[in-house]
Amino acid sequence: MPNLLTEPIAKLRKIIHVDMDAFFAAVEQRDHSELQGQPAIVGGDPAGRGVVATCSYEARRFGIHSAMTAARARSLCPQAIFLRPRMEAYRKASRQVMEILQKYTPLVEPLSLDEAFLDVTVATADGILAVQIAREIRWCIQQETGLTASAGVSYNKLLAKLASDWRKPNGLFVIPPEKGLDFLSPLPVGKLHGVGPATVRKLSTLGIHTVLDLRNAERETLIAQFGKTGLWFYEIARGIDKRPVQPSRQRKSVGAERTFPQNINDPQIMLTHLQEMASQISARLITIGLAGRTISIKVRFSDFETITRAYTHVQAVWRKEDLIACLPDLLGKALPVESQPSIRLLGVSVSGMLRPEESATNTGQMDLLEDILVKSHGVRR
Ligand code: DCP
Ligand code: MG
Repeated sequence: MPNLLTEPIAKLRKIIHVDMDAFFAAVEQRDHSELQGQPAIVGGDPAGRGVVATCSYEARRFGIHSAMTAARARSLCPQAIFLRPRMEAYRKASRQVMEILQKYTPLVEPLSLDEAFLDVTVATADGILAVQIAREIRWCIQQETGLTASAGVSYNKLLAKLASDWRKPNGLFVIPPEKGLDFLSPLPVGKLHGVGPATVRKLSTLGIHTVLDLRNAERETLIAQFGKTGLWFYEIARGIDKRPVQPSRQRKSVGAERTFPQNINDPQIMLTHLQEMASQISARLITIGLAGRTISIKVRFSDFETITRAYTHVQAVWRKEDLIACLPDLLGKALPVESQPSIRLLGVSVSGMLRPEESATNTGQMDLLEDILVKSHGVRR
């Protein structure tokens, strides 16, 4: 069989992905010993419209997962213990974890409060194995925070992240270069970075279900169907992911875009799409602990002319309500007055980033964050 890896083995990087187990729920179980071994759910009020932020592994056995309505979670497991989030406690644990990671390399890229990539290529140059570093990191995290983390070790971000998920919770898994392709082959395509439910459906109509199917697809077919993203699919199917670990990545914006299979003419439908994207962005901002002052929308017309319209708040915002409030006005400014609009793409983004603690007065800040976390996941009955 030909070696599909394009990078010579000697040049391969050593990447570790660390992801805390059931993070918010694990902090609660650590701090309230009566919750240990119990199905514990962190999120909104099951009697109201709250959603599950996360739950302990004991609760997962009942089929409960993040973003499900809390009411449904309660019906699946009536004896589950529901807890409101304590963001400050999670932030503190997150800071401790990130400090531990920094001891091994400055090349640490946090992705959210509970996960990060590390590039330990240099740190392993003198013979220390990446897996040894991963083992030590997991041990230190446990010692210092009383929480467990799972870690994945491989030669790029794509595989390191899949590896950390493979033995969760409290697991460690290594995918060495020669095993990368075999590991990927049987996985459903939905496991791959950047392949969401809509793409899974589209790939499935092309007869592509597993990564092996994807690898067997023609490069030209993938590009014809998915454009630039098709090229990404072609590469990741072969275990190729050249994205560097970006330590100082100061996020400049958080955004979402949608291209429509058919052009849209109805402004009300456009607004609904913009609102849905704003709601997703709000949830993402909360997970990564950021807020921004500027809300922008992007509108691409059927003739590919693309315009943006932006509104800048006095204070940084992250709540769904605040992101949504200016959308009708921005859309109104973007659409032509005289002719009927025909739109092929819409996008929303938040920029001018600040950390939430810099973005509002401290009074009630945590209550507010907790409230947001529960309300903003967008799942409404
Ligand atoms: N989170 C959230 N809403 C979501 C997903 C996650 O509020 N829809 C929060 C709660 C999680 C934390 O982010 O504890 C980390 O997310 P993960 O996806 O890493 O999930 P967990 O750490 O809870 O569990 P796992 O063991 O699967 O990593
Ligand atoms: Mg996690």
